[in-house]
Amino acid sequence: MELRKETGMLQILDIEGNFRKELEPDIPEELLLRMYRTMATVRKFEEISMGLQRQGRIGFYIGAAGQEACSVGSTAVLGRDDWIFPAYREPGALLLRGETVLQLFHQLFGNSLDYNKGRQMPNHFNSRKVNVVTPSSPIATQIPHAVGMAMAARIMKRKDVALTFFGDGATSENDFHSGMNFAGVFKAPVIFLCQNNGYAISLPTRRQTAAETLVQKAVAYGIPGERVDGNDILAVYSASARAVERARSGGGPTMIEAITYRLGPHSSSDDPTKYRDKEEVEEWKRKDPIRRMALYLRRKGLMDERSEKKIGDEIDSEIRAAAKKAEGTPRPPVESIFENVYSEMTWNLREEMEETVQRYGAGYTGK
Ligand SMILES: Cc1ncc(C[n+]2csc(CCOP(=O)(O)OP(=O)(O)O)c2C)c(N)n1
Repeated sequence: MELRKETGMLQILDIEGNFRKELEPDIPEELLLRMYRTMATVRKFEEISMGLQRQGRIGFYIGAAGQEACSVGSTAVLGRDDWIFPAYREPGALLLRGETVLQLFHQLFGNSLDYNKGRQMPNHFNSRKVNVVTPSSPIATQIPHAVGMAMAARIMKRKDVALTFFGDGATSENDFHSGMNFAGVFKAPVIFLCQNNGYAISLPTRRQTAAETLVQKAVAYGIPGERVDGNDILAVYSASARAVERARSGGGPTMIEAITYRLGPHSSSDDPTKYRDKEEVEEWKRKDPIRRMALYLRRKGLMDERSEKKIGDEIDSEIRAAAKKAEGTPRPPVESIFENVYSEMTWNLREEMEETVQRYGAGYTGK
């Protein structure tokens, strides 16, 4: 089939689990099973975290339900030394690379074991251990960061590449355009992965842009683009593999537009029933990426009803135990908010710190 990449959409695995053998990527069995487990973990992690938020035990949550194949399918292609510059719907990227659910909960609770010492917004996950850089809340700011890292790798003659995730709304931001332009001109080894989930909070994509597709924007910057079914993990993997190979071999950047849908609210502060129909959500539930991958694994003989249930049970108990542990971990002491700003504290900051410690007591954790 000849696919016009800017308007067509690559699909390898359909919603019934049928797949196109001639396009099936060669993914090792161990990795396939790990990809499935990671996606299922992200889904359960969200269910439990949203519950914690509703009970007032964490402040905020941003979900990824329905979009798990995008981050997991693309991260699966990367090597250990490559870099990820995420937005906020990619806990799967960290988990697939070996970060723990417990560490993600430390971040959500903002406790003393959180890498960010409780200073980031919840759900802005990062991990130096697995080369995932901390996201900033302003939309699209991670894009030039990724391009900068990729350029550094090129200049230093390293082979690592950078993968950055963003949404459809981000393609209207200056940072998207300057990042794409720079990467196109200088052939930075970067992969721009746009998760087009149809909405920027309540704003539908058709009001975001008059362009027929988002990947058409790549044409303007001289960058190759591919449009894939973002709920089809095989399509995401296969497009990402081409992009990474291009970047690593000196061919420069690629933009991937992954067509997907967020099944839940934009965040724990959003009510999506105000701007989209039940029928639309039901239609996308039938395209669920996790169910599709489970059907694929069954067809390949890698999973059956029993092992699927076993994986689900293991995930459930791991997540519940991790949430409990993170909730019971003390918060950072109050004086820690003054650390990591200056190598030597300024006199006014020191005065403020002394006043704070006097008011609350050294080591105060707010409990
Ligand atoms: C520069 C900027 N403007 C507005 C916001 C508020 N905001 C947070 S998320 C969001 C929507 C982003 O939509 P999209 O890029 O499509 O990503 P999605 O949330 O759908 O994954 C907006 C407008 C922000 N964080 N930064």
